[in-house]
Amino acid sequence: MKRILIALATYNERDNLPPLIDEIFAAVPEADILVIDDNSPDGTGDWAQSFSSSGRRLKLIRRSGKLGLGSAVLEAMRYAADSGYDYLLNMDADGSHRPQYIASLLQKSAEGYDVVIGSRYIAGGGVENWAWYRRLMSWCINRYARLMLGLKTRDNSGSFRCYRVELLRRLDTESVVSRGYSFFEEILYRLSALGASFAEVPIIFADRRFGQSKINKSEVFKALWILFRIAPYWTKTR
Ligand SMILES: Nc1nc2c(ncn2[C@@H]2O[C@H](COP(=O)(O)OP(=O)(O)OP(=O)(O)O)[C@@H](O)[C@H]2O)c(=O)[nH]1
Ligand SMILES: [Mg+2]
Repeated sequence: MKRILIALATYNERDNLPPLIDEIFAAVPEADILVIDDNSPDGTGDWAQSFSSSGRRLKLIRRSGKLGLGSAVLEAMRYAADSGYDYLLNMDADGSHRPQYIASLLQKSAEGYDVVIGSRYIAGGGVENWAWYRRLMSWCINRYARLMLGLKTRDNSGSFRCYRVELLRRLDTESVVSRGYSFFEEILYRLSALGASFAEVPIIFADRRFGQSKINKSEVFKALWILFRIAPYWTKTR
């Protein structure tokens, strides 16, 4: 049986995490869960700590402060590689990524794809309740990433993905520049340089259940700048 790790990066998701964990265990009882919490002031880490000591299969990595979503997922990749997992499935912890899609991601991975993306931008996928400017912004970022990094996949900025851990073991994690939101485009770029195969399965992206988004303008500009900097036009990595 394949070993599956589901990673959830959290920063102030105290209300969202408990119901999500129940739903994940109901959807994939055989999986382990890893929470990477950045010392959330709202006590998300404390809750995860007490849940993990109740004996359920949840591991918590607690970091000293808000170090960025990308760096949290990178930490999960290292953990999955070091702990002998076969698949690492990452999702947001705010309720936007519904556990009902986990089965189709895992099924596609079992067909042999190295990276399976839960995609908003293929037939059957989409977003709920997004205003036109949010759709436009997301479209532009995806277009930009395709142009800058030569990516062929449609949804390059979402985090709902399943990675074959064997491939992650070959990744030089030191070479990854992004700590924030550009991580998701950058990692596709780095993994494609390793010869990875990619597939996308449709997902509908829901609104976060509770709390506030952690993405802000400065994060967006930082992400655009990093994607510009790492583009193969001016680096020799391609
Ligand atoms: N550990 C950790 N988790 C983070 C950090 N920033 C964001 N997250 C988590 O990453 C996930 C996605 O963050 P969101 O703020 O929802 O970003 P988003 O989904 O792009 O934006 P919205 O659609 O507006 O919610 C959530 O589970 C957050 O709690 C961080 O610095 N560290
Ligand atoms: Mg979100």
